[in-house]
Amino acid sequence: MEFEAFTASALADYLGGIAEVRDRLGDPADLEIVEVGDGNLNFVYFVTNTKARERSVVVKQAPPFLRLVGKNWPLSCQRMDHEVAALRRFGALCPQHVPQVYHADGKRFLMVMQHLSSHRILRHGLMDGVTYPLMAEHLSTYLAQTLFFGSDLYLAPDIKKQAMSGAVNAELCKITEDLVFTFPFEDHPSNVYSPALPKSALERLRTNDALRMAAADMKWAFMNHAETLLHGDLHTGSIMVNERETYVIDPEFAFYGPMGFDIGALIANLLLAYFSRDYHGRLNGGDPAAYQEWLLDQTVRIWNGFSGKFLALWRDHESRSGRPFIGGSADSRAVDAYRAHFMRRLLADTLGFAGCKMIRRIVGMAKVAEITRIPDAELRAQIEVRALRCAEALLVQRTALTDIEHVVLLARDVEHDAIAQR
Ligand code: SR1
Ligand code: MG
Repeated sequence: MEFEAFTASALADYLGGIAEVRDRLGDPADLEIVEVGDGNLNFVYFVTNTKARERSVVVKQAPPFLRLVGKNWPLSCQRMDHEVAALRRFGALCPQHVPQVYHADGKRFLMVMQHLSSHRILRHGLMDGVTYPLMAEHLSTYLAQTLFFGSDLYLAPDIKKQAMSGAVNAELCKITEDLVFTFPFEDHPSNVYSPALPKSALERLRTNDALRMAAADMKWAFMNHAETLLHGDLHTGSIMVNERETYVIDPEFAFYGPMGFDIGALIANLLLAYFSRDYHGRLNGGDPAAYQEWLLDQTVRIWNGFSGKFLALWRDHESRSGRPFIGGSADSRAVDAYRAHFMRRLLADTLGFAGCKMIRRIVGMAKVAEITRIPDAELRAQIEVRALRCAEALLVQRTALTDIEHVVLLARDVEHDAIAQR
């Protein structure tokens, strides 16, 4: 049967037929339904009772194709089952930062969920130069809790393997394998280059062997290092914020992969916000510098906060069980040495993934608004070149950048050098 997106009245009738949702929303005749999806994959509806606007939900439905491209790019609708399962799992681990699922329908490939009506997409807030005082604290907690509790550091090995076997969506993993790790490093027809981006910048992606090998290493890690249940697409469009609260949404790409992929996605997007500030921060005669420093400080706080909380969960778990992951005595110096080694490797992975994620947003098909909304083609290309330069250094130097402060210095160097040469 051909997929048809819901009409407003059909969706109102459908929601009226689900007791729990009807209790939440009230009379279907009073519902206002607006399709608001601006993501790449799905349809998203805000459903609000016009007589009591606090009564509202979000409905998300997966069409059998990639929305960004249309019916020529078919996709299985079962991705909604994966997303619902991931939301429930992350919600159980970290309820304060994950929206509630009220209802899921595997036959219609949809879910009904909490409407975060006083929150906005973080990417948009960053473009407007808004600071969020609790964001780093919240996101570092979310990362520590979801990444630790899904891993073999916490779960019994048989439970983890059982969970893994049902939680991988090969189709969406392939999108990432192609769009993040492969196509940006070749002249693929799906790539989209901004008009003034110098050819030399593209050539570099295809001919710098150190960079290509680093990207291939990250692709290998993505495909093979099933460390924990990841969100799988943790960019700033997958986060909703206000002054007091932070929620992580849209885990449709969730799968068992390397921890650094989620942390790296977040850092990549903070760095894209950093470099694009040279445009957004100058709008209306502003000075981008202070907000750029805020973004770098958030990057440091997120990594340091994550690493401190992750290690605390790990130590606490091992002191309760009395069985260190490394085996043997819990008092051995090797226990702490192994943890430090683990975190160094995780930072290197994080930076390598951040580099790949930045590159794909500059040359790949799925872009980010902070770059595409720069109307001046020359300035946009200059910003893109800086982001590519930073991304390349993150990838190639990822094992030498042993401290998140090194990343701050790198980003500042790239930005200030480029501006000094203008
Ligand atoms: C082809 S789908 C493009 C992108 O949208 C999602 O947000 C993921 O990042 C995916 O790679
Ligand atoms: Mg998404």
